[in-house]
Amino acid sequence: MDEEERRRKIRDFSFDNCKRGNQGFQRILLQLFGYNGHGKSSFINSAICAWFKSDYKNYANAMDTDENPTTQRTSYTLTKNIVLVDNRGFCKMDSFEIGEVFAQLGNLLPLDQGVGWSKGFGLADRIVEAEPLVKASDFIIPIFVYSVKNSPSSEFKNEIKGVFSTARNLTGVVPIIVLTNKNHPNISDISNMFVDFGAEKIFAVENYTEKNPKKRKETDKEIIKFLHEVIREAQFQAEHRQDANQEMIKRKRFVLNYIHTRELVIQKVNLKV
Ligand SMILES: Nc1nc2c(ncn2[C@@H]2O[C@H](COP(=O)(O)OP(=O)(O)OP(=O)(O)O)[C@@H](O)[C@H]2O)c(=O)[nH]1
Ligand SMILES: [Mg+2]
Repeated sequence: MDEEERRRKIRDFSFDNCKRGNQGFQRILLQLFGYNGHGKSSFINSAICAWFKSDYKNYANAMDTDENPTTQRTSYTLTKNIVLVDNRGFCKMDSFEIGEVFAQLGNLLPLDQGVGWSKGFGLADRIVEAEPLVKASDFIIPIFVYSVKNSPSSEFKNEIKGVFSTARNLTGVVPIIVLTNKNHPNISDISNMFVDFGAEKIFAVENYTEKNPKKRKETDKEIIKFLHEVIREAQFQAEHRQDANQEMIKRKRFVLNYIHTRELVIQKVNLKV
């Protein structure tokens, strides 16, 4: 299949045309998640440039220093039915960060608003407050963005594996992997690591950045392939899914259970000391 045909399929995608009809779904929400500074915002820039065939621009405020990480969940519309979401990155993955990451990924927090890190039951309150603002009709495809410049220790590998499998359990979709800094020599080791974790779809890009903004055929081609694969995944999932509202309730239950269990553990520890 050539690039123009892939572009046509991406542009024309609609849940209405899926075998079982739309089942309550309207848009694909590409939920980008991953550690701080791994290239989520840069990948959004690259995707916008590739899709709209435009010159480089820092649409998603990718950081040029370590001092301005993304702290909002911001959405970027690619087509009527495909939206990219730049989520707040994570770094230390303690039980509070994990809860926040699940809530973002499960689309339980509002789009286009700041994301705080709450202690105690604060996150549960925010999820309840967000109910009128989040859409069950958004179908989540999780996209794990990882920079191959980072060689993980065995402890860190276990953490990444945990994040990967929780994202799968929460959304019901095996996360699609986007590896950034693809020209780095670690590329095949990191790619194999994700295959071992059970990843089925792995893409590797050299993002457009402030330092390297020149348009490249290779980057555009990989991104169009990636978007086409996203469409195929959504079509495949739509053959099995049943009810958009039920899916949302399942995700909410998953995250609220997590918060509840976490707080019980903390209380037990506090009682002991
Ligand atoms: N060489 C190269 N640099 C990259 C690539 N992707 C991102 N960068 C650089 O890495 C730094 C971090 O990129 P961001 O896109 O801001 O990372 P992020 O994941 O959005 O970070 P947070 O918002 O903190 O979670 C920036 O200086 C980018 O220019 C890539 O593929 N190649
Ligand atoms: Mg960012």
